[in-house]
Amino acid sequence: MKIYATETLRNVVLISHEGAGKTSLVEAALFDTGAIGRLGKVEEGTTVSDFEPDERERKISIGTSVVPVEWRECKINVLDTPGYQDFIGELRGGMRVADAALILVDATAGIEVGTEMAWSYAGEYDLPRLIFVNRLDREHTDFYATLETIQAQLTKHAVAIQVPLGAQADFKGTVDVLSGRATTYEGGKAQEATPPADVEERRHELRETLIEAICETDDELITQYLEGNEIEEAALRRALRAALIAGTLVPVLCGSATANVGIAGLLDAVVDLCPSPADRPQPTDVEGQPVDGHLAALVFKTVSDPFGRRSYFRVYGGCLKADSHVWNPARSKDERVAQVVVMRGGQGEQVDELACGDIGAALRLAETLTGDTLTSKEHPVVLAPITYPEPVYAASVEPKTRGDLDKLGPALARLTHEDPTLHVTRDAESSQTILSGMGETHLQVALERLHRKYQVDVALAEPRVPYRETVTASARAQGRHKKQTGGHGQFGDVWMSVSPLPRGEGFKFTDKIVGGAIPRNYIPAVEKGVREALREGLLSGHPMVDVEVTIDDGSFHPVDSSDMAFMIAGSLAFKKAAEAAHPIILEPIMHVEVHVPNEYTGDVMSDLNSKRAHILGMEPSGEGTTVIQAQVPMREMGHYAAALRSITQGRGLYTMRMEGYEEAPHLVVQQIIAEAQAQKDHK
Ligand SMILES: Nc1nc2c(ncn2[C@@H]2O[C@H](COP(=O)(O)OP(=O)(O)OP(=O)(O)O)[C@@H](O)[C@H]2O)c(=O)[nH]1
Ligand SMILES: [Mg+2]
Repeated sequence: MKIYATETLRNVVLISHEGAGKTSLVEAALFDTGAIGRLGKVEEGTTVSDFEPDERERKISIGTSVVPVEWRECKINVLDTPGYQDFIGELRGGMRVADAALILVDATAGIEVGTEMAWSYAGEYDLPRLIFVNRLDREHTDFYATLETIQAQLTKHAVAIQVPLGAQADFKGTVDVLSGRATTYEGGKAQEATPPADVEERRHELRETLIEAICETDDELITQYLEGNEIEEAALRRALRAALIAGTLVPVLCGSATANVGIAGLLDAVVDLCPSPADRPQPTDVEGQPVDGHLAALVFKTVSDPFGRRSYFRVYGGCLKADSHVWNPARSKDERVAQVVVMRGGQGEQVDELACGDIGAALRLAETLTGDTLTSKEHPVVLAPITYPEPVYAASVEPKTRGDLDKLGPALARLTHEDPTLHVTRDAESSQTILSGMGETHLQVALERLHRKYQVDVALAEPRVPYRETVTASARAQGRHKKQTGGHGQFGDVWMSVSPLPRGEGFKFTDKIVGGAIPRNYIPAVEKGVREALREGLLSGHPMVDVEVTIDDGSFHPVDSSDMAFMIAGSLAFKKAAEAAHPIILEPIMHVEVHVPNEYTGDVMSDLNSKRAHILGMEPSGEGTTVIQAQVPMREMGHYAAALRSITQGRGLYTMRMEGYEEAPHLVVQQIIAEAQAQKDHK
């Protein structure tokens, strides 16, 4: 592949509700531009962009893939993101390195929850937006109706720059609104056509609207427009481009990915209207200082497999050359870049260098991780890293065999390098390995990858809810440990009171012993005994938190007392006092935000109510959606992804985060205790 100069590059991220047709659209673009000879299909697992085995199997995109599409002396780097919310980490990487967002709207569905999310992500990343209305080959679709929905529910700045020729099964082409040039597509090949009168009529109406909208964004044109002068098409196109880049207009196009209609028109629009990296605000480093042409490339995605690592980067300053050395400030390491490749889905093509603005991958970097900057040691630049949401779903993983256990740690480390939204922790309580991420599907995909890439087999166990225990009153008790077994005896004796601390304060130990009732050197042993006892609560065996322990009296024996004896005495005293101090079980509470199409709001609310939810608010978001905010015990949220899916036919979305702990109600306490007992018996 040739080396493209900055001005000839377009980095466009495709985003939408899941399944709107992004991957199919990329496939059609590759076919129409001659890069591939056969049009693959998502259902058959034969597309360029969904190349990972799990994507082919599930028929959804899981990772963001980069696909260069060469069109009219330009290279469009298409970033095909997953629509599924579980893979939002991949989406974020793709958004971060794009210069414009192409939002797909499924004409059979209109504005979906994921469309609104896509819209707001593009806003968050300050990306100029275009909209492609897809699937116009399907029954019950109507471009003009979808356009109105977009204007009503997404943005009033949306303007049609194309209209369809034919509809549904007869959908065969598009007409450019400004010029009136009509094109039909036969197997992706564009041909000039003459539009029928009814299409012309609607186009003329939309042309008036478009011209007025363009002129309103440009001081000079608006004067001409108001004076009633005819404005040159070239001037209108220039102003449209500027308005798109500024975000004041959002052009709407139409087509069908699988019927391969309208792709050339879309590529033209991307080349003519979308900004090149040079048209975007000057890149700056993490502190806001201009990069100023010094070498700076951001690694936005890492793929590792047993053969090595592939680091996807975008160049923000200078140009990245193959067979060179770069500096990684985050790791304080020199990295040798042996090969630079341009990826097309899963296939790489070697290149000598990539210009500023371009996207490619470096092979087998030793230390570099996602979010790192590759730069030079002379002029080190650190670019702002990519931000990722906190995990919302956790489950424990259990190795199937001893061999799996040994391989698990290193394999998980590799997986988390690849996916920053995947976290691995160890639960000290249960000594289980806990995997957390963005949802159940996310974790299942991670397990499949463990198996496929690293031959490690693990099972996903029911997520373990981290309950806690605490006390609600104050009580005082004595712990006396005395044992006489042959020679040396054991003696420790301590009085302590236990009382509640405010939520979140953990543990406090105060020594109020006066007059040497217990020698100083035994006090740490008493504290250790208490800490030991805290690890296993009295009711359910979950750790105790938010307690204050004060020791105020005791006694000792000059020969028989020891650290061990006082540790045991401390532990005994704590258990006795805590038992008398009205222990309770605390359960974690999540803050949950659910986005639902209005028609499902009632069902989602009643489901939440059956989950002991405390509803905080309900607000409309956009036209057809409601956002529900609620606090729900984590215990009830175990399989919420699946529940919400079935209630809303896959159209609801949710996010959640940990809010804090609250006392579990009596009935739930009984269940938690029974579950803890069952687990103990099982062991
Ligand atoms: N009839 C019709 N079907 C389409 C069109 N575009 C995509 N599809 C079908 O819709 C399904 C989803 O298409 P994809 O291309 O995988 O959609 P996507 O947006 O990449 O999906 P995710 O990556 O999972 O978010 C596939 O079965 C496609 O064949 C279209 O224009 N017309
Ligand atoms: Mg896809």
